[in-house]
Amino acid sequence: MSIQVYWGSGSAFAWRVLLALEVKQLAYESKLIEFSKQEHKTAEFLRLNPRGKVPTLRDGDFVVYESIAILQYLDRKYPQVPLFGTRAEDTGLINQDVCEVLSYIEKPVSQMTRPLFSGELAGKESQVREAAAILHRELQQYDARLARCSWLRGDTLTAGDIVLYPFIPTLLRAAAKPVAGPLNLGFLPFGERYPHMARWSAAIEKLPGYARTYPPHWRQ
Ligand SMILES: N[C@@H](CCC(=O)N[C@@H](CS)C(=O)NCC(=O)O)C(=O)O
Repeated sequence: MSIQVYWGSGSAFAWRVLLALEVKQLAYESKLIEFSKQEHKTAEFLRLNPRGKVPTLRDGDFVVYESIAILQYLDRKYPQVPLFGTRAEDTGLINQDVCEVLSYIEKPVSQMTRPLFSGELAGKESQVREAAAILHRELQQYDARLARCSWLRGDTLTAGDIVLYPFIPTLLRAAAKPVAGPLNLGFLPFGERYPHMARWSAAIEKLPGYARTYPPHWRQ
């Protein structure tokens, strides 16, 4: 098997790559890195990715890291089930969706979820609330878009959906932590607050192979 993907349980960035591989129905060898054992900082792994981060993908002799770069590589190399479109206009708009996630979603998700997951919330309540408010404004816009179509770009799943999706279960998992309760972050029940996003998330969760992408430690 020539494709090997190094990923970590719960890494939203790595989740994107697993979803892309499944959607494209590519065979791959799963290399699950254990952060607690510092497996991403071994000399062997740092030779693949000197930043010591996942996702990292090896395809034969070729190595690429950074989730978006990996998605772009996979789409050029394995164009069946295109994720970035085939027309220049579609590619432009799909990249616009991808860039919007990187610019407006990634940071507030991290600012909201890290204190909740780490249990080190004390003193960071305002940061969490402010990040949640930013995310609500963004999710309202996505929900309105998804009221009109199945996927972000119409009736076909594209890279924008794959890049955004992992942040949704991540933020819902953080919002469901008991420590988040007193903050009344307002994401739950998600289906009532954001019905179209909930339907869209459920559609991703029904994709063949989705179960292989689900963070193993979330099942415990
Ligand atoms: N911009 C990168 C982010 C990758 C990233 O931050 N990965 C995290 C896991 S979520 C990681 O490997 N962290 C380990 C570390 O920094 O030591 C991407 O899109 O791939």
